[in-house]
Parts: sequence; structure tokens; C-alpha cells
Amino acid sequence: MHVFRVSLLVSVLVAVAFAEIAGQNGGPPWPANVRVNQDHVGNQQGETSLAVDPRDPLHLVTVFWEVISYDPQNLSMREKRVNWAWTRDGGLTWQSRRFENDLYSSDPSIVADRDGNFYIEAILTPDVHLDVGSSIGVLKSTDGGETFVKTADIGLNRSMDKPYMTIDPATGALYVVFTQSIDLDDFDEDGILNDGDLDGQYADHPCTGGATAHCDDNCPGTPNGDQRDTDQDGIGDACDD
Ligand SMILES: [Ca+2]
Ligand SMILES: [Ca+2]
Ligand SMILES: [Ca+2]
Ligand SMILES: [Ca+2]
Repeated sequence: MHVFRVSLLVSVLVAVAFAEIAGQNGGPPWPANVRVNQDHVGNQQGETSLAVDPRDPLHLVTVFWEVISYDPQNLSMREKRVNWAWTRDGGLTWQSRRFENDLYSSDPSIVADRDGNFYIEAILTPDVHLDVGSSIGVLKSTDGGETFVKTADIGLNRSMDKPYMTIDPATGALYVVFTQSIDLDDFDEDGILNDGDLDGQYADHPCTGGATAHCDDNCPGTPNGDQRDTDQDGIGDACDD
């Protein structure tokens, strides 16, 4: 009988806990959530990422973006900043900060290495509407997520999105990925169109003999505005093995 009562009690507790998390009877969903940020102005925030210190499971750092200003008449005109927050008590209490560098920063991703260093990868750009100066940046924290400094700048001067990173726990090697917008008419943006003769086919009439107009880019993935093709095989020197 004692065992039965204990089992029943456990079942009831599990059911209550599940109901609390799921939101019972139309109540607020996920009441077990803990607020990690300290924003009190109601700015829009989103796109979170979370990393756990492998040496201490109670030590977590999370990142997200915040819209700090926008034009209600033109919602594409907005400024964003990366924020991060850290906890050392398993999420009971958090402290947060905002990345203040006068750069539009957004879409952060975070990982921790085996030594408890944290890395954030994010979009960094002076002006979200201009590609000039745009990059994917990597920030590192050696103090458990309290401060970050930029340690890498993958500057490509073009529109990039969705940065995401992971780490090799054995070697500490970081792997960063992101999407990059391309010009479908001129993949490598060297001024020579993929289909420069406008017959609807890429690379079917490659530029040869020094021609750079009315012919197809002879290295469509490699910038080579001169279209040099020393051996005249239709494949430019820049990409001819
Ligand atoms: Ca081209
Ligand atoms: Ca063509
Ligand atoms: Ca080219
Ligand atoms: Ca060639």
C-alpha cells in the first residue's frame, strides 16, 4: 500500500507539473519560463540562442537581438543590437547587457568551448540598407559571458543573414556558417555577366581572346574582369587548373 501511495503521489505531481508547463485551461502558457533580459521599455526582441558551460551546467549564456529604434511608417527602417544574458545558478537569476558599438548587429548565435569561453557570431553592419562594411563578426568572452570582444571579422561587404556556429569540442575549432545574397546575373560580381551574350545559357559562349562583352563569364564563380584565358580553352586563367 505504501508503494502504491508513493506511485500515485509521483503520478499526480508529474501531471500537475506538466499542466503547469503546458498551460492549463487557457492559462498563460509556459509559466515556468524565467525572464532573462532586463529590458523595461518594451522593445521587440527575438531570435535567441543558448550555450551551456561544459564545465558547469548551471552556467549558461543566451543571446538575442533587440530593436532599439524603428520608423512606424517604414518598418524596414530599424536599428538592432545584439544583447546577451548570463546565469550562474542554472537560470534562476540572470544579468543582461547590450552590444554597444554603433553597428547594426543581429541574428546572434552562441557556443561555448571546453574551457568555458563563449563565442557569439552575429551580423555586423554600419547600415542595414548598404552592403559596404557589412560583415559576420565573432565575439569572444573569457569571463563567463560578462564581457565580449570581437576576435574575428568575416567582412564580405554584402548582404548576409542567418549566422550560425558550432565548435569541435576536441580541438576548439570554430565553424561559422551564414547565407549570402548573390546577383543572379553576375555571381562573382566582377562585371562580366554569367550570360553575357544573353542567349539564356550560362557559359555556353565563354569570353576568349580578351573579349569582355557579349560573351559569358569564363569563370562565373571567380572574379576575373579581364577574362584572361591564356590557353584559349574557354576557361579563364582564374579558374583553370
Ligand atoms: Ca561575373
Ligand atoms: Ca550565354
Ligand atoms: Ca568571373
Ligand atoms: Ca583556359
